Amino acid sequence: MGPGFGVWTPEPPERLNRCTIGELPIRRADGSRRHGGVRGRMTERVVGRTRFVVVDGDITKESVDAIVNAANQSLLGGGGVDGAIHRAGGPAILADCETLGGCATGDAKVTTAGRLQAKKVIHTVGPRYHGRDEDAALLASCYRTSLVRAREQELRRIAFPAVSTGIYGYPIEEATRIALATCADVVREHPEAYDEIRFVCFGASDAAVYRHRLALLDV
Ligand code: AR6
Repeated sequence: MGPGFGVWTPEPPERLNRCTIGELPIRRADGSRRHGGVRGRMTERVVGRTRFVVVDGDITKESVDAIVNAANQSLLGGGGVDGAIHRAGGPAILADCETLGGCATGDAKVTTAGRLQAKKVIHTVGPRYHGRDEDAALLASCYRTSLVRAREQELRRIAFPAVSTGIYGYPIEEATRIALATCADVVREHPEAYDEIRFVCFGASDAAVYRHRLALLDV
């Protein structure tokens, strides 16, 4: 069983904050390679009292208190992770969504998780990427507001997808920086509220970006 697919067992703090350092091969003009810059990558890190974990996998399989959905303003379903969550969770999620009257970009609303292992789904609506300053503020608001909703319902273990980086086109590096920095700010403001935040990446290349950014995070 890989991380994220089993029952969570807390690890003692001394085993956390592990960092693997990978050397980046640099290609010379003649095609040969040398090893140059050193880049850190981290899969787990403790921020305040909250464990941040990067996972490569399917968020619908996460057995956390709440998974976050990258929805649209209608909250009535769509493609990408939204479609996957509704398919795996079943019609109870849509039935709840239909009572909510949609959701503004940057806001977040909570429903049942239906048949999913998670207890709740927090639906947030990320911005479509246009390269404007407000895009970053709206994306940060998705993470911050989702964590507010979690705190309101005492949901202590939360899994996020990379909101806005699929159909909505947000560049993964910049979106990752915003995701991690915003979550770190929130857990510093509320150190008792969250046990674990999982960043569930759909594929190895996004996970590598998250692991690199996690290693750079000021804790
Ligand atoms: N588990 C984890 N991550 C996933 C999964 C999964 N099962 N499936 C996709 N991703 P997207 P957006 C990743 O497009 O950009 C919907 O139609 C995906 O690789 O799902 O916020 C909504 O209804 C990407 O990294 O969401 C909206 O209309 C990330 O999830 C629109 O898409 C987000 O990609 C929202 O677009």
